[in-house]
Amino acid sequence: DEIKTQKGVGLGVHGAHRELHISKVKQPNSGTQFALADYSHENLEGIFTFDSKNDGTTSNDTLYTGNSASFKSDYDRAAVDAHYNSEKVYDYYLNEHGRNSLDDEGMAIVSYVHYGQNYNNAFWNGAWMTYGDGDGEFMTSLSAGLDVAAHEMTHGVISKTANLVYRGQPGALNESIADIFGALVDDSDWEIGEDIMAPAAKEDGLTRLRSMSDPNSVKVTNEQRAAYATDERKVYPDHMDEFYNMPNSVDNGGVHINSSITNHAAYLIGKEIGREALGKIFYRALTVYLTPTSNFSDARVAVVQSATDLYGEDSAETAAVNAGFDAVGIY
Ligand code: ASN
Ligand code: ZN
Repeated sequence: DEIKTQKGVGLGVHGAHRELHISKVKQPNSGTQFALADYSHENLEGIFTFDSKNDGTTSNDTLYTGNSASFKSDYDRAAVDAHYNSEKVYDYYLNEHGRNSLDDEGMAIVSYVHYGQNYNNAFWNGAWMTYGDGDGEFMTSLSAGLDVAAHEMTHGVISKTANLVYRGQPGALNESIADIFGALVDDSDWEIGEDIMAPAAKEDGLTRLRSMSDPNSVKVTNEQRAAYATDERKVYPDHMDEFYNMPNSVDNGGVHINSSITNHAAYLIGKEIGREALGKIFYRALTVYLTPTSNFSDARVAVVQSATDLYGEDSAETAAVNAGFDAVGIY
């Protein structure tokens, strides 16, 4: 096949006009097709978006293609956002941290959209991202969230760096770092998942999945509350006094729950020193100091050391890091 890099356009899940890097594929037998395959970045294998076709299997999945360079059907929208947001996250890691893709060696960035049916989640499976369409009541297509894409892709970065085990405190740190970079890439707020909540959910006060600024304030569904086996207390803690000791059978020991404690510390630090410095410090902690079994106290040591390396022991940045961890009770 003859493959040529070219520009495409599309509509995102919420109607935004998106400019895309795609490919024109000329096949000897089936004519010309346009694929969500982006070969435009130097030293990057590519950014590829696949169609999982809502059929519950992966055996049928194919590269997302169309007959023109314009991807504007309703069905296209989830793919357009996955493709567009993947490039945004790639650019963030490259421009902010000099990191060339998830492994820093230009590995392909692969996403699958239209996974399952009414699937209210997205995940990194160790090799690529997968996005559900949401059920339309609780969530919309999950690829609509730049913070969601950045969260999932950061799981990829983590797996190639500190490789924090996905359980207990190291697992909560893994989740928290995915949220922190999710918020930093999606550079407007400290909320996670605000762009993937369905209108009906928003009417019920379910306006985001997690909040770094005010974890306690997040409203959850009865199903979420039941799944996490938490009581009428706040679901998401913002201090070690509220740390949940959960069995590993429940959310791997509450990795999506206790992550809010370090999320809140990061928010407090970011509020003082700005998002860019926060990103630099946490990126250094992730890639230089954290290890697979790091707990919350180890994370404090790692982040303080990173701030010290970058800005000095007596800097405002290092002081802010210490104050942030103090405020959430991590020593
Ligand atoms: N969306 C979730 C996450 O990335 C999926 C999971 O539970 N692993 O954390
Ligand atoms: Zn996660």
